[in-house]
Amino acid sequence: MQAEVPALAPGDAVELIQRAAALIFDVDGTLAETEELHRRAFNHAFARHGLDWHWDRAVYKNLLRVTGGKERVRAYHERLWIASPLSDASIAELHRVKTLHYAELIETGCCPLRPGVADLIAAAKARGQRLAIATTTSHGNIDALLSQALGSRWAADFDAVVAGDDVRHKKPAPDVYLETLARLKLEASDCVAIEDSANGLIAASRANIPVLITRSMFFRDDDFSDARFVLDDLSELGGSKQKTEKQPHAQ
Ligand code: XBP
Ligand code: MG
Repeated sequence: MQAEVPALAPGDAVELIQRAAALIFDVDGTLAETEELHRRAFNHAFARHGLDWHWDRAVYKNLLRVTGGKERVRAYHERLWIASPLSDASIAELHRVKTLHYAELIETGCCPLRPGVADLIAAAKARGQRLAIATTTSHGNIDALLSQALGSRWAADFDAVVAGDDVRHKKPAPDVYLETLARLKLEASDCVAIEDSANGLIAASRANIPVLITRSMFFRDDDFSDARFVLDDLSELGGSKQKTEKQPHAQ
């Protein structure tokens, strides 16, 4: 069931973006449609471990309510009602194999940045805005994706990169956003979070950061009624046509 969302007003969304001191990006589903590769990598790891588990898209869509790969494997296993629990070490090993395969898939170049992402990053840099990442996935996975998409020196453009294992509680807890704000030394209202899921929206909203949603493959039916704007993708912001004059907050 698709939730009611505020009337689209891309012009106002452009203004919200251009006035921000910093843009904080989620990764999976926001920068690129990576979740399908995560799904395939999980299935690869299950097969390598001799498990007869297979997550099809419908199952995976449901499991995405649980953020974090290790947590998702544990939640699935618990739902199977199998007496012997998977040990932390087994889950860690499964996840290690999944992560290696995910990087191999990313390195094929089959997962480009979503429309409008590269233009928004370029325009924000030209305006002197700061960039950050607040994600549930790991530093290794962020680096695999962004090295492929933006080049090996991508991290030089980001003032804060906070991953799931850097904080105590993953999204929808606000921890990853609060840590990002602390590292940026900015107020929540000076930033915009760019997210694709209800869990991401809740996390950023709990940290009082205004949220712009870019709808993605697995989460397009989520309830985004608390978002400031909901777009189909970031190309609706007008890309290179955006104003790139330095803003008052520029460094
Ligand atoms: C993304 C996730 C991640 C990935 C898998 O959520 O939940 O868990 O699916 O990554 P968000 P790991 O986009 O809201 O940050 O296997 O590395 O945990
Ligand atoms: Mg996401």
